[in-house]
Amino acid sequence: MAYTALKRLLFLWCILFVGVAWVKAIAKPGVQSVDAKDSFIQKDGQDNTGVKADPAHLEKRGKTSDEKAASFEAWKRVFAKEAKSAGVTPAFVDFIVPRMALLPEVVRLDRNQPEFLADFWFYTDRALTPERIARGREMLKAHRATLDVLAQRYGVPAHYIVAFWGMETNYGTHKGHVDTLNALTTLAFDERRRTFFTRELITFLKIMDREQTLDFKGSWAGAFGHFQFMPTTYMAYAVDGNGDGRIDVIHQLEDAFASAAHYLKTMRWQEHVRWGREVVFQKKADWEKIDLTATYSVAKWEQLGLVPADGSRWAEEDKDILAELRLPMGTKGPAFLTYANFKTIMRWNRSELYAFAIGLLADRISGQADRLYTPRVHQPFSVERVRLIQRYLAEQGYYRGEADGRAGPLTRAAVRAYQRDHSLPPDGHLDEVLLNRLETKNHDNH
Ligand SMILES: [Ca+2]
Repeated sequence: MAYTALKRLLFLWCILFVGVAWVKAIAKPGVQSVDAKDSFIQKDGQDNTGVKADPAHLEKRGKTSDEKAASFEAWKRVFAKEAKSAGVTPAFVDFIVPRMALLPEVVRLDRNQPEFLADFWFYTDRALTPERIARGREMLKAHRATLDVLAQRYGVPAHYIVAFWGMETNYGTHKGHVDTLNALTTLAFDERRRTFFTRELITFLKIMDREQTLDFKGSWAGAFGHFQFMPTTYMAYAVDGNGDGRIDVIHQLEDAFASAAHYLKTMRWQEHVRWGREVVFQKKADWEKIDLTATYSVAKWEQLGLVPADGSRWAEEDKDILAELRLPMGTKGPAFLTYANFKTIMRWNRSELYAFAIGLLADRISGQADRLYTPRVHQPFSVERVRLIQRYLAEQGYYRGEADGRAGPLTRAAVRAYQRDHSLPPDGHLDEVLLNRLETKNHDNH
């Protein structure tokens, strides 16, 4: 009995769904412009996951449009089977798969490479604009009541939620206009990161099925909503913040806020501790004694000569906090002690620069710090020069990756190894000085 009733219900639902989808399909806009800033920020995140472009693969893609259409249809058949065996309702798979389409623009944006290395100054200049800071303060005021309730429930202070919101979508003004289903379809069909995006696409089907809506628009990379969740993040962490029985992180701000807070709490956000702070050396740094990979208490760092950059003294209650020293522009640039929450931010986005931007934006929005103290010396460093450094490091046996111009974790590790062997502070920083050194060494060898 129950089974028959269920089947009838499913059937009626399918009819309704097809009807709604038909109306929506007619009204569906194409790909619209993607905000350059958004793609820049996404890029850096990808860089730090160690995912690399494969130029050889780019060359291979010389298929005619007919061949491509045929291979897309074949891929769809395989995908439909995979989705069903992964637990997506078979009727929904049969309904949705024929509607999946490719968006060539998405692949182009995914392969777009910047000209300059997105270093600390380059990145924070774009992330911490006066407009974004001012708007963040307004948003904090406007949503204070809601955010304070969430801070009680999840232990994540309001100004951090606002900072994530500002970084992800400029406070909901850049949520993206790309059809999420087709963006994910395109990236799952593209061979470069097929495994990752197939999993996202299957999860996305489950979400559409569960929420009974096809109305998802977001970034070209398949992230959507006020906080640009990917489907698997949404599935695992999104919650119903306003209690209406639906989870909608695109249109319901309370759902979006609660989901972001829930994610951060799950990633072990520490309520009463900051993300970190800018520090300076009281005396000339002794790089022989300082281990840049160590986690020490603030008290121990103080013994090594580090004090808050704003001229204050360490508060007694801060001295037990465990901290790491980070030098995003090398030993000559700004220095930071970062706490556990910094790593939590990096679980949201693996980019260290993203984590700095969130922490610094939260400080600015809440009025805890209004500037950096270290004098700014900055020369944009081209991706071409990063490639040169990678080649020299490879020739000297320090680097085994591809000379792709991206200063990801492998490249940084290679630089640090080289620096250690040459009695330089192992800060992993790429600049003209390092390049000159490598160049000279290389010419000596030949
Ligand atoms: Ca809701």
